[in-house]
Amino acid sequence: MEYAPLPVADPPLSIKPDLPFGSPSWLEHFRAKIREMFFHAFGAYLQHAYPKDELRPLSCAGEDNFGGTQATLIDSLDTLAVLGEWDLLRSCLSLARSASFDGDADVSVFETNIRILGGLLSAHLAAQRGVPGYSGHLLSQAHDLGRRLLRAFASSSTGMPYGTVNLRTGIKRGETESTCTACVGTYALEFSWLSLLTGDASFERASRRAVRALARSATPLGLYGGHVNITSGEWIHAEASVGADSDSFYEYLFKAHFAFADEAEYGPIAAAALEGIRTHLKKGVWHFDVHASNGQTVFPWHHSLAAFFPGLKVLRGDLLEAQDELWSSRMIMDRCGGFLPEQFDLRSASPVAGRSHYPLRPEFAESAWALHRATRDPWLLDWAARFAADLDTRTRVGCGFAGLADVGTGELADRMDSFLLSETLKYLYLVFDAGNEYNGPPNGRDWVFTTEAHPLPVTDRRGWRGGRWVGVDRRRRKRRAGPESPPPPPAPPFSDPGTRTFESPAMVSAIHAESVGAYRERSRAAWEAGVCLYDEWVEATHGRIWGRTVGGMRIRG
Ligand code: DMJ
Repeated sequence: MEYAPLPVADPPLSIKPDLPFGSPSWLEHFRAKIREMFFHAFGAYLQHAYPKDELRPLSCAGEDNFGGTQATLIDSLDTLAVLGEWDLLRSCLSLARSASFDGDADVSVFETNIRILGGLLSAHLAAQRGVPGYSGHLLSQAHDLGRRLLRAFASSSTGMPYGTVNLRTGIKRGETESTCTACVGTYALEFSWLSLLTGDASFERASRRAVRALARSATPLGLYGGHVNITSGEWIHAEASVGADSDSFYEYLFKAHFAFADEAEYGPIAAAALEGIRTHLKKGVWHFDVHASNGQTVFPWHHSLAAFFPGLKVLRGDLLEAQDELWSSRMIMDRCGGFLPEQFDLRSASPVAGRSHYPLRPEFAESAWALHRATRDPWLLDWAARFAADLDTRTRVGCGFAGLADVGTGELADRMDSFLLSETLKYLYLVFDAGNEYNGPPNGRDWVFTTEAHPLPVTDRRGWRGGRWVGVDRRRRKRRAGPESPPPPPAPPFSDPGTRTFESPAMVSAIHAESVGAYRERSRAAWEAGVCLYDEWVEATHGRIWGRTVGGMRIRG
């Protein structure tokens, strides 16, 4: 088999072009630069690590940390489609054909779903459109993998899945019943699409049953803790957060509602969960970790993972909140050498001890992309360019890119997570490529991106009723929706939540005032110059759903 050569640039392109900011040539330069970064990383993986799961960029070797599933290859396939590298995708599909999911390996059900199953499904859909002669093997592989993951759901009495499954043998005797909230509730997109494509409804049923069971564990405040016992439904860790352990649960409630026009089940659960967050976690532009039962602040921290949340707000149409919150993340990055540490303590305005690493995460780029797609705000182009430059200058090594062990010292870690290729570089590329079909209307069809940035089509005219997928008649749907809900109350002003654990709001107030004030200044100037546009894409894609059906989900112009 002849493989398409990787387009590796030698020497690497400069990251700081001497071109007019935002001009067509500037944008073209950054597209070329992100491609070059992608192929530097992907080439290093293929050359030094494949068929192992991930590249260790300092050792220049591979390691199997996802059960020997060729994780980085599979996670990267649809980025090739986004880059328009169809010949290379065809070559990589034939590599991926050899991936087996029958290893005697204990894997995270959550990670395997989002990285591998999501990667297979999205690449399958891309290959069907863009690779002539594609045999459809990725879907067969996805079905095989899905059945192995399903054992984690079927073995539990409530339907909430075990956190770990052995790919060959299923759930081990004595497996822990404690798992994270995101690990229970991040299946709707992959499992529903697997059901849609195979006609095997067991995946869709399993993911819904798990979410229903989890929703029964919501506290009277409408909050969810971070770790749950899958048999009793009790919270093992009761901190409610939009960051670590919970993030993609909220993301999937909302995206499933959106992707499947699901007003019957995901919609109400999503609306209640987001209302709980708004009422109890949101403090000005930040979201703190609070106790799910009493709402008291436990950790006034910013999580790196929580930087995805502004992007989700863009989907909701809450653009101004998204802008404020993303600016706040940017402020932390500016204090930390260009990257978000895993957790940042807002009292001391410094990384939390032992949590100062940055493993090449995508969340800032993800939200910047979502907000730019909606607003075309040029500041977001600037942020994306700065972020790309920081990645290129601070994390690039001979064998790919290395995460930071510490954002302060710049010490490198011997790890290149596959999400660098599936998410971080994909979102950056899409920021600079407004006309890309994966940016959705008006360039093509509408997509929902999974939590691992695997694009799946929005199925606007379908729904899940009575245990099966059915077409939804628009007129009937409209009648069911009823009158529009009133808009939600405005977010409460920033205030000290008055708990024992949160003693010094001064630093938070200062950062808040600085960040919001600075953004508003710049945003207004840009707006007055006529460059910050309210985008039709938001109106066309989301207005028809959010504008009329669910309280709190509305378009802000
Ligand atoms: C990715 O695997 C996914 O985005 C997940 O939801 C959160 N963690 C990483 C990226 O940071």
